[in-house]
Parts: sequence; structure tokens; C-alpha cells
Amino acid sequence: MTSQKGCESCNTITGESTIDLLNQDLAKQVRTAYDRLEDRGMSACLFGSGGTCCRICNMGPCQIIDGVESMIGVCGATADTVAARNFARIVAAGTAAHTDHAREMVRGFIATAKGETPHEIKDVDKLNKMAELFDIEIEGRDKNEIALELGERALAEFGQQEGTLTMLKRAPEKQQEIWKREGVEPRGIDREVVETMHRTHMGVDQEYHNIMKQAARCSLADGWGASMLSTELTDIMFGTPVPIRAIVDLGVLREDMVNVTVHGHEPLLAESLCLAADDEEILALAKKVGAKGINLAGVCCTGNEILMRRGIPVAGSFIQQEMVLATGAVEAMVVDVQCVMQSVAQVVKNKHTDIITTNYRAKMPDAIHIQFEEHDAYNCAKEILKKAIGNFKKRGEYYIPENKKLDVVVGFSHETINYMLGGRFRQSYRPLNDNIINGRIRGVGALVGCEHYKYSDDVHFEIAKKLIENNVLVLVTGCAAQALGRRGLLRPEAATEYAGEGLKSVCETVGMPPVLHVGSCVDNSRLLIALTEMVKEGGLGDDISELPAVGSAPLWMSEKAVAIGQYFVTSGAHVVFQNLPTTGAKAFNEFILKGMKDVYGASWGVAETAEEIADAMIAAIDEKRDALGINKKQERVLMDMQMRRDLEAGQALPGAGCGHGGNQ
Ligand code: NFS
Repeated sequence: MTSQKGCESCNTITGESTIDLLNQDLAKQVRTAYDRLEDRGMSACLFGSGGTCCRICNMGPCQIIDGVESMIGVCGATADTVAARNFARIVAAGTAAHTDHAREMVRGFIATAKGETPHEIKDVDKLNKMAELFDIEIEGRDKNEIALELGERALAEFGQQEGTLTMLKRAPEKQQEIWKREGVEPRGIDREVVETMHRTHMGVDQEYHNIMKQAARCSLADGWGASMLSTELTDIMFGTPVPIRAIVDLGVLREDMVNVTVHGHEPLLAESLCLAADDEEILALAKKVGAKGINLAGVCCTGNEILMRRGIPVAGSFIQQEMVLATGAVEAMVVDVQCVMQSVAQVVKNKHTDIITTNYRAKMPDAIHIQFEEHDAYNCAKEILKKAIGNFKKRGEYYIPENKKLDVVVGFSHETINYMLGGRFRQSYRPLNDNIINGRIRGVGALVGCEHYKYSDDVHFEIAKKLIENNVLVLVTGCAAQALGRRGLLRPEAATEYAGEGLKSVCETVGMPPVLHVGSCVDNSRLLIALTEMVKEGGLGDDISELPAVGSAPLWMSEKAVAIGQYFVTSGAHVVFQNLPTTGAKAFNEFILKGMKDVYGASWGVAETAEEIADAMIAAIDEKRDALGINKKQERVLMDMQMRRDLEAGQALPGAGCGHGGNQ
């Protein structure tokens, strides 16, 4: 069992701000996921947990026991077939979520290029690089013209039926060869999701290796297709993140302002709200009701998007979404898609807060709906804010854990890592590779994904702490990033406080935290590019599977996390989860945990406690170091002059000292 702190009502409630809030009388009437988890009082179904509950046709549901002849499916499906089908369907669902998000971003990008939104093409350098990748002429053309062509080409990749996705060309050559050899290059983004659903329908693909081949292809359509397109086009439109200071946790809510929290995933809406929050009419209306202005704060991955690009504070991560509302201090929670719990509308039932759904795909009982139209984004955003302002005077009893907010430095896109370590004039991953080769940095560990009510908030912290103590540079995304922000690991000072000598010396020279916030979950595609850059820089092998790099989504909750894990494994990066729904099928489970390595050079791993997960990650890094012949015991190396020059060329974090606190 994972390390847990005791608590009266539920032994996994952790996080100082949450405990502080739940101890207040006003929060005691609120029922949360912790209560529901306890009320359910039963342990998870073994068949479901092990992946062997089949409900894809109406002859069942069939609960399969591996190796027991009388317990195979009515159709004859074995445990391996059923578990592989279920697993592939999880990958397809996760990919679909990223795909629909990405499609909306591309549509918004096209509308922006046509001048139909309040946004503009901000990162022309990235626009040109992407245009080059797509063989789009840039000479003598206006940025909006290039963007329009790029947007249309990107949109076509969703419905493409033949050929391969353009972004695959960015991967290391050897990765591309493996995908070609295995026949898993995605042909079109939507096609791979549809084909996965078809092949896992009753009576189609009955062989787990073959099913997993399609799961691999589908996941690549996510990582190197949908997610990567979304990240890059969003960057071009809203700016590529650079390091910026901000604050996180429940204490970012303001007593004297209209608090509007933005929860969900697609930043088109959130960016429009950011613009509208500074609108004179809106500010005047806010003043009229006695508020100093609009305090926008993020929740979940929308939070990460505006945190990274604008330094807008994050009020809470997935696990805190009900807490944010339980404060009674939020005038409106604006939601779009994904990771929004249906309970949020119940939490605010006796409060002044409005839950405002904004996407026709995602409505909710007891919420109000204001449809967000990208072509009328600014006015939609203003309408939402006016609704929130109208609630300010109705605010009743509330409690903001004011001293619960932590400083963070965020915004480490792969371009920033390049710039930061390589310097303004010599942008390169060379210093990172050199530091890995000389042992100051043992390797790279990515902590991504969700949080989980069954497990303590300490898990991410304990894993990250152990990794950085052992000189592993940690890259984080999603709600894991926010969890570590709340625990103080996203500050440069954390290097001095927690990191091992080698990592500390590098972080202190550059002025960076030992845990780098790389973005939202869609931005895990940035990690693929960072890994690719490390391969291309040389000295650490020919493909991603040779790098001393490993990932984990220890507290995965959503299907998206499994899609992400699958695209990392298929791209050659070893991934450790706390559990997988594969244990009920022996041969399939073995294939996931070992067999995939023979195919892609990497596999899934499972470890239970924080300590075991960290150990498994370090072991995976050391295995790669051994294979590369760079794992000789390093005495504590003092920096040589060349090293210092290399690092100092990068100077401290660009922008890190600017103290931008968003609209705080
Ligand atoms: Ni990722 Fe974002 Fe959080 Fe998990 Fe949900 S918000 S996209 S899925 S819970 S990290």
C-alpha cells in the first residue's frame, strides 16, 4: 500500500490546504470523492481490475478466469484476448480524448489565421519550423497565410486514410525504422481510433499480439499526431512557454475579487477569458459590485496551459476540484471537457457558485450552459464573466486557506530546455547529454498524469524526492506537476534542499528547479521531442530506448494516461505505473511487462509503493547507463572550466526573475 497519512473520514486525504479546508465547518457539509469512496465500502472487482471482464457483446458479461476452461467467454474468448481488447479500448478512448481536443485547437488555429478570433499568430519562428516540416512555402508569405495552410494540412491528418503522419518524421531515424518494420505507423489520426474500436468488437481480432499492434499504432497517432499537433499549434497561437513565476494551491483565491476558476482542457476558452478579464467594461462591472477585478485561476490541465503561458495561478489539480468549490469563494467554475467530476454541481448546490458548461459535448445536470463559440470567443467570454460578477454579492460564508499557496517556476518547453542549457548563442542539448555522460545527472525521469483519491498526495512527492536525491532530473506534466508544485519542488531552491550533489550543481549554475514543469498532459508530446533531441545530439545511443530516461504516471486515473504510457513505450521509453488492468491474463500481462521490449526496446513496468516506483525508475536508468558504458562510479566531480562556460552561456532562467504573478 502506498504511504498514507491518517485522517478521520478517509485515510488518503492529504495536502495541507485540503485538510485545513475540510476542518472548517462550512466544508463539513460537503460530500467529496473521499466520502463516496468510503461509502462504496467495497473493494474493486477483481475481474475489472485484472482486465478480464468482457462486456463487449450481450452474451455476457463474461468474467474470465485465466486457465479455467469453464471460465472462458461464451464466444470462446480467452483471458489474453479479453484483457488485450480492453486495454486497446482504453488506449483508443484516451487517444480519442486527445484527438478531439487537438481537432478543436486546430480549428481554432485556422479561425485565428483567418482573423476570426481575438487571438493572433504569436510564435512566428515555430510557425516557420512547422511549415518547413509540412513542406509549406514560407518565402515572401504573410504569417496568417502560412498559418492557414498549416492549419488546413494539420486538419487533414485527422481524416487521412493512407500514408503516414507528418510528425513521425521528427522521431529518431531508428524509431521510424522500428515502426515501419512493425507496421505500426499511423495512417490517419481518426482512422486508428476507429480501427481499434472495430478490431476489438466482438468476433474480430482474437490474437493479443495483433491487438496490441493496433494499440501501438493508435497510441502513436496520439503522441506523434494529435497531441503533438495540438501542442505545437497552441504554442504558435498563444506563445511557446518560457520560464515564468506563479503561485499554486487553494490560497490563490481572492477575498476581494470575483473568483472565476477555469477547469478542463482546451485553452481556447481559457485564453479568451484571460483577454476578457482585462476588458474595461468587465472591470467596471466588477468594481460596481464591490470587487477589485476578476481573479482567474486554473484547475487541472486548463490550469497548466494558462499557468505555463501567462503565469495565471492554479487553484487546484484534479484531486482538488471539489475543494476549490467547497471554499464557498468561487463565483463561477467554467468547464469544458475532460476530468470534470459530475459532483462539482452538487458541491455548490447550496452556494452562490455557478458551474458553467461551455462545450456542447459536455453538459451536466444542475449546471448552466453558455455555449462557447470560437468565432465569437470574446463576447462569449464576457458573457461568462458577467454571470460570475453577478454572483459576487451573493457570496455567503466562505473560507480561503490564504497561507496555502506555493511559489513555482514553470514553463519549461523543450525549446526552453534547449536554450537554458545550451545558451542563447548555442542552443543545444549538448550540455544535458554531457552532464548525463559525466554522471552529474544520472538520467531523466518523467512524472506525468493524474492524481487518485485512493492514494495519498505524498506519492508524487516521495517519488520525485528520491529521484532528485539520486541526481535524476525530473520532468513533470499534468496534475502530477501541480501536486509537486504544492510541495515546493518547482522552485529553484528545491535543488539546494533536495537534490543530490551532481544535479544540484547543474541546477544551481543554471538557476533552474530540479523538477521542470513541461506542461499539460497533451504536452507530453514535448517530452517526445526532448528525448528525440537528446538522441540527435549524440553520445547516448541511436534511439530513445537507449537513453537513460524513464517515465511514470504513478497515480493514473484517466484512460488518457494509458494512451500516453502506450505511446511512450512504443516510442522506446520504459514506463512504470502503479497498477495495470492486465494481471488477469498471464501471457498478455507478460507481453506488456517484458515482451514489448523485444519489439520496441521498452516495456511497461509495475511497482506499488512510491519507494518501489522510484527504485524501479532508477534501476531502469542505471540499466541504460550500463549498456551505454557510462555508469562508472563518479567521484563528486567539480565543474571544469569548459562545463562552467557551457552552462553560464545559458545564464539563469530567461524570464525567471520577472515575478509575473498573472492577474494577482
Ligand atoms: Ni491528464 Fe488533464 Fe489531470 Fe489526469 Fe485529468 S487533468 S489531461 S488526465 S486528471 S493529469
